[in-house]
Amino acid sequence: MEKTWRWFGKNDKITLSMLRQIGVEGIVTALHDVPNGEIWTREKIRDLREYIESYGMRWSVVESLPVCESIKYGGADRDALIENYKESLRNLSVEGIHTICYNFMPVLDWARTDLEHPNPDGTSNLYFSYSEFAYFDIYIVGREGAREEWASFKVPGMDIERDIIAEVDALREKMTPEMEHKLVENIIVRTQGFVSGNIREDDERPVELFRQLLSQYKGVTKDRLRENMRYFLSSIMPVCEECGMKMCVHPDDPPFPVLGLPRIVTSEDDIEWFLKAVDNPCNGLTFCAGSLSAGAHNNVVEMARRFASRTHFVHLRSCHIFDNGDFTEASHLGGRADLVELVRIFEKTDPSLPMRVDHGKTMLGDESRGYNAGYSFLGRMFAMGQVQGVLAAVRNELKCSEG
Ligand code: DNO
Repeated sequence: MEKTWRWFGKNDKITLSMLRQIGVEGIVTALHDVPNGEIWTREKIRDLREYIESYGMRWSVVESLPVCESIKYGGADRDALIENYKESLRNLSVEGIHTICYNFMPVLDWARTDLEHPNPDGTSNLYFSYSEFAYFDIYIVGREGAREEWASFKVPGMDIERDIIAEVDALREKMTPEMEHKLVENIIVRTQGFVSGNIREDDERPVELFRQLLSQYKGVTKDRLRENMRYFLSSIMPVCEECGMKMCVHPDDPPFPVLGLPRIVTSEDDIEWFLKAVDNPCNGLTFCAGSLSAGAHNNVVEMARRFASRTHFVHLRSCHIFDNGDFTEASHLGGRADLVELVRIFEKTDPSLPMRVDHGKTMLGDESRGYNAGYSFLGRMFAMGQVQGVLAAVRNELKCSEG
């Protein structure tokens, strides 16, 4: 697999010359300064591509070319936005970039409740707590019907009893305004702005804005969202075929419906559905082992075997699910995802497949550097070192079995 790294552009504190030194071959990035929905021009793409190439690497994958909310909920201007999307694809292809990661998650991209959850060894990790998430939903957003929904909540894929309402009420006893503020920052601000999300760090009233965004999805069921995804993919496929573009949707993170919003890339059945709905090799998957392993219903290794041939990009990380269903990001050599086996599967399928380590611990001073949540330098570099070792061993194993 090609060793790539997510880099956030020329303002990223982690520079391309640093990445060159740690064995990165390809860059995963986006035109982060272009507002969602606008066309990515050839000039801007070329400028960034040439900059990356001047450091001896290539621009391997776009992550992300964002799909606007209106395309997801089926708004009146969706056709115009899809035309812009096609134009951006054409421009990217002329500049030699052919792998495009995007997502189809309504409103919220990825979600965690704690971005600095302390580990016993002094490092910290990302963490998802159902009760804190429910607290945010019921008491901060105040979503209609939220309390009733959480009252009949079942942890996806786990056969356990969990009284979330009792937990939320206990949490309420000790919640301070500062803790509430932190929860808002963690769930809808700090994880979103830098991934071209809807809410940015300087938005003054993030919760109000968030409520408005949620209201756009009134009446959008799972089936409707699926139809909107099919519509989007069918519309862009002719351009993808003509230009050799590999589209790869990112699974929903976490892989279950949140805040009353449907989510449609959460499981084996979901993936099967969208691959068949638009059965074209240009319509593929970003195999994010981390997002998928956060759902107890997913057997990540089996899924990799099943979908490897339609996978165009791989995110390597792994989650650990606690007995109550909460999850955290495990070591890249531990957790539920079995990265060793995944590397074996993908390296065998296509040795040129781009892969990047995803997220990383915050460690050894990362915490004071102001990196984007989940995107530390030393923690990711440590993970990258582990994955490079696994890759070398797997390559050797494959060579021996051939010879
Ligand atoms: C989070 C990322 C996601 C991903 C998008 C792709 O760390 O994996 O934000 O980039 O969902 O569109």
